[in-house]
Amino acid sequence: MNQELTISAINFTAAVVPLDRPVHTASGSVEVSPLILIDLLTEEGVTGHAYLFCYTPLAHKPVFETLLNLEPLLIGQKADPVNVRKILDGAFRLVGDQGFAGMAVAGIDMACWDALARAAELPLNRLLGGNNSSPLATYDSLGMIAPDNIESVLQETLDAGFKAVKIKLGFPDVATDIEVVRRGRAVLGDDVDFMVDYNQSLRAPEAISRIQKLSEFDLLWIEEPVLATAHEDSATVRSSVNTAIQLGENWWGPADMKLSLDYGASDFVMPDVMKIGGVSGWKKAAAMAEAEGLPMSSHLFCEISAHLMLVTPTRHYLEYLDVASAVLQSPLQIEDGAAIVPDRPGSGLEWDLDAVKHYQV
Ligand code: SMN
Ligand code: MG
Repeated sequence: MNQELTISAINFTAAVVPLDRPVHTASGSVEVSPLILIDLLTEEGVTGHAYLFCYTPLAHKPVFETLLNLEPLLIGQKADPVNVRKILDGAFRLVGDQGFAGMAVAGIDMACWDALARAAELPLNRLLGGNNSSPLATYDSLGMIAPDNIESVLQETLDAGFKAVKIKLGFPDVATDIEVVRRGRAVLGDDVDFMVDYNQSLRAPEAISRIQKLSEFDLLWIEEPVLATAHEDSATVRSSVNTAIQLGENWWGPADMKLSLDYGASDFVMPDVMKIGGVSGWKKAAAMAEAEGLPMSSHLFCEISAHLMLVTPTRHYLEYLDVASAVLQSPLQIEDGAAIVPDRPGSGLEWDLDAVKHYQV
């Protein structure tokens, strides 16, 4: 079925789902996963699915309400993302399209692209011109881990077959950062890629000092050492250390990414498919990364990101941090530490309706 789609309804479901591994970061913890499931229905009978991860229960209701306000603008409209984007960009022009508005627009965009792929009976990566060349290089993404737990936790990651793993740092004292990384590197050996994430918790001088003290451990990247908006500080840190700086999960749209790249703020990039503007935003980000020759990784949203990474010219690593499998019929499969991108039409999302009913709020 290859046809134009007309939006007939958009249903939103708010759910709070458990996390197998709550995420503790130096800038706050994520104990549960506040999701909004989006079902974009069309007159042709095709339904596009997507979800939004709201990080904190504080954002759950405002994003949900924002989405409810968007539906009337889109009923009867064609489901092509360019047209939908034009309508929604116009709606938010005066108030601004970052934050909750940006999340809502991205969610609709992801659902539109899923619907288009389903209508074409193609996996999303194939609709975007790729061919499923799984398995996809993937890293296991963990939170802050106390020194006494690091061996056992990383051994579980190795036993799952991962060849790359990220932990979060930013303990009150640098000595603990160093101890966790030293003991972690001892478990992983030299052949496993090891990354760390400071979640914007340091000021530039402290970041430079801590990263220099970690240089002996051959870390693949240091993620968000300073505030995501402190582009100049990040560039200063980057030029003062020998370990690659990784950024991107907090870029609101391609323009934010360009601003960061103009400052030379990082060596690698990792946009978040929701905050960068959905599939449409991701495509622009991937083109920028290619033009700048920057390795590009994903952030959260591992199911749809797996498809997008297959059509990202400078693809680096898919992040595996599960926030939604509790409500999915077929969670993303990881085999021998690599993601297996499904050949099902669309992004592969199908809700486990019993689970959705159980976790719905
Ligand atoms: C992260 C931040 C917030 C929630 C989950 C994960 C983290 C990452 O920065 O890089 O995954
Ligand atoms: Mg991060």
